[in-house]
Amino acid sequence: MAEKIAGGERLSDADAVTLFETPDILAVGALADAVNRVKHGDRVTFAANQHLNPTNICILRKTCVFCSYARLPKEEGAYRYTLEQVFAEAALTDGITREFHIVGGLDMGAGIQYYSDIFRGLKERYPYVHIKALTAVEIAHLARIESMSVADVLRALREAGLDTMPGGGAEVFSPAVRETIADRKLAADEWLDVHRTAHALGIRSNCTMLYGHVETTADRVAHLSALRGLQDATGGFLAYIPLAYHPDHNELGKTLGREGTATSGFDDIRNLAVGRLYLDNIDHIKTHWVMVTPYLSQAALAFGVDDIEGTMVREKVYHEAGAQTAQHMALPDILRLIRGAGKIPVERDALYQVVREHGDDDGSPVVHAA
Ligand code: V47
Ligand code: SF4
Repeated sequence: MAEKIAGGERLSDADAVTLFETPDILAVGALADAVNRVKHGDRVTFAANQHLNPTNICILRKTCVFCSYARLPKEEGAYRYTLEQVFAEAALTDGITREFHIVGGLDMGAGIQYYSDIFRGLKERYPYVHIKALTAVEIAHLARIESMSVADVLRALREAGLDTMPGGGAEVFSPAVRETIADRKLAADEWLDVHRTAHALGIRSNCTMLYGHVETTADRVAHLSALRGLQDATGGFLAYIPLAYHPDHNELGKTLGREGTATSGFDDIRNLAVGRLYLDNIDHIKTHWVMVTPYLSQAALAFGVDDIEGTMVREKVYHEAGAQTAQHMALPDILRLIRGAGKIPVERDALYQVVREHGDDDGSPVVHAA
């Protein structure tokens, strides 16, 4: 396989199975690191971003059994922010954030008007901030409740300020896995169609895979193959982010007897490295320090990863599911983490353009003019 990779030859599905199953994780890492160095040298990017979760009310609350975040409308802990609450939360990072990452539940009370008002209000206050918002599942939900096509929903939201889309909701595409962990969620083809439509409209997006629950190696490879296939057709994916399943406070964790037992560091690092090697047409592989710990994310920088989740500010989805990591990482800590791996930190915008090269500075935030 090393010759294939050195010669720039595409890996087969059988190669991906081998990469997922070999115990020689160091060999997998060395291959992924070599590919990453050719693409990105020693540079590791991150964004000064803030996660906003305007509503946790979700009609799929009972059927996405891996999710700890969602609530039914009258359930304890259910919330839907008013516009003022969203803007108050956004103001926490006034002038520093370059990207709002906005996702929530499938809330019948949060239609296109609600999200358009949020996006418009944020753009009015922070015209220089990029809005990465709404997974394919949320876009399809809006299309359904508003009786609009997906393309029209995307056009309307772009008009209101949406710039790119995050990669959530993909989970694992296998119908059998979906039936077990996310019955009633948007099917694989529909998820891919929403992204295809977005890409055709010039809206770039990310892609993900939720791993470490009931999926098999074959399921993982088929999932990655579908992502690679769509990327061949559109070129619209910016980054791939493997998402480590968190088993606390959700039905699936109870059923599997996995509460308190997250994925293994071995599997976390392998998923990142295989992503780098197999997804030869996706430029950026992002490690999510909230999910896998900052320590593992740092080590992953030697296993094919060129991008690390940013400052985040107030992460909710994984903390509800048992993540023990912080909800925020200050800029100096991100710089220290990247430099500690012998890499050069580069702050980027959502489209991976350079905002600031961090030479030896201490990470004092740049406050952006409105
Ligand atoms: O789709 C929900 C996942 C996703 C759990 O695009 C869980 O830059 C693990 O997609 N254990 C939403 N994962 C988050 C997401 C994301 C995150 C960071 C960056 C980007 C990006 C996208 O969170 C959901 C689902 O796959 N999720 N519950 C859980 N218990
Ligand atoms: Fe709702 Fe998303 Fe949670 Fe599923 S994963 S219940 S769609 S918030």
